[in-house]
Order: sequence, then C-alpha cells, then structure tokens
Amino acid sequence: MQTVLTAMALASVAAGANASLPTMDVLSADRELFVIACGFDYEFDDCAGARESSLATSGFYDNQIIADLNDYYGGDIADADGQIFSNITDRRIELEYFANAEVLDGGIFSADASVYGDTDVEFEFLDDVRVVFEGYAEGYTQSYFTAGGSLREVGGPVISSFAVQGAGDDDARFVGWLYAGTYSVSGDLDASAFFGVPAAGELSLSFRVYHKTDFNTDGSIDRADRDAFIAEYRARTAAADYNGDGVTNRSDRVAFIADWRAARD
Ligand SMILES: [Ca+2]
Ligand SMILES: [Ca+2]
Repeated sequence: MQTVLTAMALASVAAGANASLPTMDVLSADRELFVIACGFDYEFDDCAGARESSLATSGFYDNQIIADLNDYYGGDIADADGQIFSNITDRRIELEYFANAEVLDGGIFSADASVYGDTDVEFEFLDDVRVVFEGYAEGYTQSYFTAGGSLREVGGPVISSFAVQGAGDDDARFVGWLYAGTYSVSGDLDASAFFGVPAAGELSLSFRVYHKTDFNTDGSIDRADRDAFIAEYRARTAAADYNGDGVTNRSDRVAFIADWRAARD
C-alpha cells in the first residue's frame, strides 16, 4: 500500500511537466460501505450498523462506519469496523478498504458481524492512453474474508485482476495501452465474523492514466520513453505491441515514434 501511495505522489508531482495529458470521462461511480453487527436470542433481536455510499463521479469519498451491538445490560455482542478511503479524478482512481469484524458473546443463539465494501467506476477514453493498474488484497487471518479487484473492458475481457480468500494476499500490476473505449475499475471486500472466527483484512487499488507515448509512465514525454520502447521493440516483446494486433513489428515502431514526436512538439 505504501508503494502505491508513494508512486501516486510522484505521479502527481510530475503531471505538470507535459502539456498533452489525456483524461478519462467518468461515466458512473458507486462507492459503498456496509457495516453491520447482529444478534438473536430468547429476548433479544437487534442489529447495529449502516449502509452508506457515494455516487459522485469525482472527488474524495472517505468514510468509517462502526457497528457496536450490545445486549440490554451493556455487554458486548458483536463489533464491526469498516473504512473506505477513495478519490476519483479525470486522471486516476484510488481506493482503499479496511475491515475488522468480531463476535464476542458466545452465549447468544446467533450473532454475526460483517463489513462489505463495493466500488465500481465506469469510464471512457476517446483516444488511446497508457495506464497503470495496481491492486493488493490481504486477509489477516484464516476467516470468512474475500477481497479482490479488476480492470476490465465493459462488455469485454478482464485486463487485470487480483483476489484473496481467507488468510494471505494477492496483488496485480498492469502497465499497458488501453484503446479508445469504455472500461471499468472495481473492487470489493467481504469480511464476515462468527463467534470464535473474527475476520479482518484490506484492499487497495490504484488506476492512473498517462499519454500513450509516456512509455515509462513518469508523467512526462521525453527521450527515456523512446529508448524504453525501442529496447522492448528490439527484443520483439509484447510490451511494444503499440497497435495491439498481437505481434510486435515495424508498424508498431513507426506509429509509436510518429506519435511520440508529435507529442513532444
Ligand atoms: Ca515518460
Ligand atoms: Ca503490433
């Protein structure tokens, strides 16, 4: 997570260096957090918590919901704590969820505590762009915990994804071109606790947009981008398949160099 935030800070510093920075058109966004703790017994049947969300297509949405369910005598039955930190601009999407859920009273018939996070952002590019998608999910202990995220073309394939279930972690990193079209970035998390099985974990993702010839995605278009592209081109790797036709050949070099020159002027 720290790596993502550092890279984000560097990217925003470098962003002013070049005039021709592309943007994305955010078509819709839904950032949700649902935190609930419930208990049921002979004389007791109650839940605590809330579901809150933002449909704003830009800006920060940070929130924390704490569900603290107590019995009639003030004894703790179940607790859940969920947090979201997020930001959407026309050049990036940043998202973090943290979840912690626990059932403390084993004497009650039935009790559970859960944190659900669900974010989906849909956006459009009118021109080709270069992007970086990074994600990380971690379940802290073996429990009923799932989290994951993806970058996908709307109505098309998944481009990059990550997911974790129970204890452990998973990550994803995609650097490449997206062609003009409609895409989505989404992340979701589900931590559900029962007596004796607490659930906790986190999810983070970052999506950033660069000019299509900013090959090294540092926010400016210069000789280093040309050199890095040519090195991949000479090795004929998929990383230099600029027109996305599945082969790396001369037409990729011709097109990339022409666009790179035009962007530098
Ligand atoms: Ca660059
Ligand atoms: Ca090609």
